[in-house]
Amino acid sequence: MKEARKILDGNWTGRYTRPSPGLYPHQWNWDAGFIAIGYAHYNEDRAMGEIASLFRHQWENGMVPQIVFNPKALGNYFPEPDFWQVPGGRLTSGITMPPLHATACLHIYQHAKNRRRAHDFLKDMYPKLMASHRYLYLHRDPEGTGLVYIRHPWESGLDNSPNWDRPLKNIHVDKTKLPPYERKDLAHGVPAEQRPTDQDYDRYVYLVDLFRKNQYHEEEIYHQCPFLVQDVLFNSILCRANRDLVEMGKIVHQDVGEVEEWLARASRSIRERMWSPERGQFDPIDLITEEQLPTATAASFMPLFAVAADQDQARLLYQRLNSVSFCALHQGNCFTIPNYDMARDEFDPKNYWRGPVWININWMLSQGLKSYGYREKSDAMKKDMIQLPARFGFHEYFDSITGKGYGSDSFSWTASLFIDLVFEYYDEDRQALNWLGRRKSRRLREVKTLNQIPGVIPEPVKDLAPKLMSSIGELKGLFYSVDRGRVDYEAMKRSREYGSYLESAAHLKVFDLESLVTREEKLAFWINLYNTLVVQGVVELGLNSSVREISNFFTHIGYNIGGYTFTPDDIEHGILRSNARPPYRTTAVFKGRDPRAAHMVEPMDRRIHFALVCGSRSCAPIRFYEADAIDEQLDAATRNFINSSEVVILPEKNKILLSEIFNWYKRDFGHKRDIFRFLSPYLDQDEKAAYLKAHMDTIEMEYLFYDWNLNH
Ligand code: 2M8
Repeated sequence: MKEARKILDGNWTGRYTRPSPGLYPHQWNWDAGFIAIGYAHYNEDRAMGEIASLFRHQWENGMVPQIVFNPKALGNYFPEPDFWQVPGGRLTSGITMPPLHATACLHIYQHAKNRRRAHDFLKDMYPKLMASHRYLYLHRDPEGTGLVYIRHPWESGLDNSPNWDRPLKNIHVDKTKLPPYERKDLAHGVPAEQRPTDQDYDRYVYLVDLFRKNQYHEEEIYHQCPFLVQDVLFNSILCRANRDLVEMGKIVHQDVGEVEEWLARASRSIRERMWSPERGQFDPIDLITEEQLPTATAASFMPLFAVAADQDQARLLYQRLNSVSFCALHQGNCFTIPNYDMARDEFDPKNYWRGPVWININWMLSQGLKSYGYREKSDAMKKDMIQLPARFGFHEYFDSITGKGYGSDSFSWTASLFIDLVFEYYDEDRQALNWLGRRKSRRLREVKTLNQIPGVIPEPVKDLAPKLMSSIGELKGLFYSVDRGRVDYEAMKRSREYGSYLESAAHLKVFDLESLVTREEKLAFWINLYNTLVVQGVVELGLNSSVREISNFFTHIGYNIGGYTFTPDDIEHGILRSNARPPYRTTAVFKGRDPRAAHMVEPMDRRIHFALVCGSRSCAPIRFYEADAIDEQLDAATRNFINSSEVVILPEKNKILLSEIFNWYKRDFGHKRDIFRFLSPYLDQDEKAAYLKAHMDTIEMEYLFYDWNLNH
């Protein structure tokens, strides 16, 4: 979070925020929207200033330019005002970009601490935003289709997207007639393979030349421009902005009739005209060839953000989006969502808009998915969007397979959307604030004993422990998925197997704990019971998103075993951690001469931390432990955890990122060097493990964000 803010501070110029220090020194149109969304959480002045500064350069016809040039920063970017030659000597380019600003303004208002000021801001912005949408409908939809066209790939924001390959091929460039120009984008250390080609730039320049020859007269350009496309992303963002503008207008008591009409028409046109039934997705329309372009980019899912897709369309989009083409849930070897179908030969993991993961696209899609109820995918995307910059740096785009960052670094919208996500994530999850006791969540008044089953009278049962263990094993086989680390709580609750487990668990009340003799038996018994108790707690308390919904979950559910109550905390910290103090607590769980202490499993085995399941995504996947294999099983669980995304070694940054577990249980794992010594034998032997061994003394250590969301 600190680093994200530092990036925005570094890119802040006093009036606006540069997208990045070298490559993009001026103010960009949709970047300003994404950037304001992050500022809204902690610096309202800058959030409003960012948008206001852009709109000061709005054209008289209502167009909001793609770039506002900073006169003090000229000379490092191409094309600049000398090339654009827009009327009136304005310091702007002569094209526009996806109109995200109404959405950003509403977001600023919704998060504002100073509501009155934010209200004034909305009031001031409303007519300007109306004028910008009116420009689009008037000049970019001359046939009144409800869809507006873009006339340059830069207007899409996705410059060299494969979507434009076909329409750009139709432009025949005569090099001798092209005005001379020099690319500047390759002078900032970004390799050419991550940027558009020279052929692309020739076409970009050809189009700009055509605009200036026509002195930016929209009608003439419309009749001459060889690139006119109704883009899915642009129209979806506009449709969403209409929706947000309606809301804004109501807040500031304006007549919203006109924008309501735009909204209704835009939604209908997207749904009906952009939908391609054969491909089961939304595709752009090339107005020159009058054909729909068969595309394979993430842009075709964007009507989810607009909330313009109908339910059937949304279902089909989801199926495609959540497939190996775009990195499916739990696929495990990729980050969501790359900008281009990974299954295609032309997928390029490094090249700009032709394959990498972009945070802004994911941010919009995760919101869209949430609106249609695809919560799990939406949350998983948020986690990736937080993890990617946290692990690999605040880059412009990321490799979907390795996570490596490309393009420019210190990229503003990656930082600002990261800030927004962290705020939103913590907000929804309430974890951070719960620790401080500031947020209201449910509290159980007394310990809820979960093995008191009506109609079952506890009685001594022969071989109860093995019976229970096999019953737990059965539940695990049916409802837990090790690969996915998920539990199907709903199906389990309804099952016969769950009923019979509960019946056996009721007899624990008269169970003789002395009958557990060996360390192995004890370990397997307690770990399995702990895991099942947590799962049962989630089921019985009807939790939906996180165990944090109950602020005292780990201390207020329990099993009666041998006449004593054991909560998850009693089992973990009392029995399995030799009565060590739980993190964030001042005392141990067994106090004085607590008879339960007689059953501690000693010596303490640190590997239990990778076997105990806390009902959250960041903890270990549930396995079933057996006494006669417990050592190999604990080793396997530890190895799995340590080689998962919960331990990340980044040689290029001389950094290791570790699960919060190592922070909470310093007493068990020790400090830096002890932790490294513990990790080493478990690390898969590769160059990263070797790096850690060689740099134990200098490597920097940081803890990862802990994902408390339920593993369902
Ligand atoms: C990229 O585009 C500019 C031209 O607008 C460029 O390559 O020079 C795109 O990624 C665009 O979406 C973005 O707004 C801009 C600044 O971040 O850079």
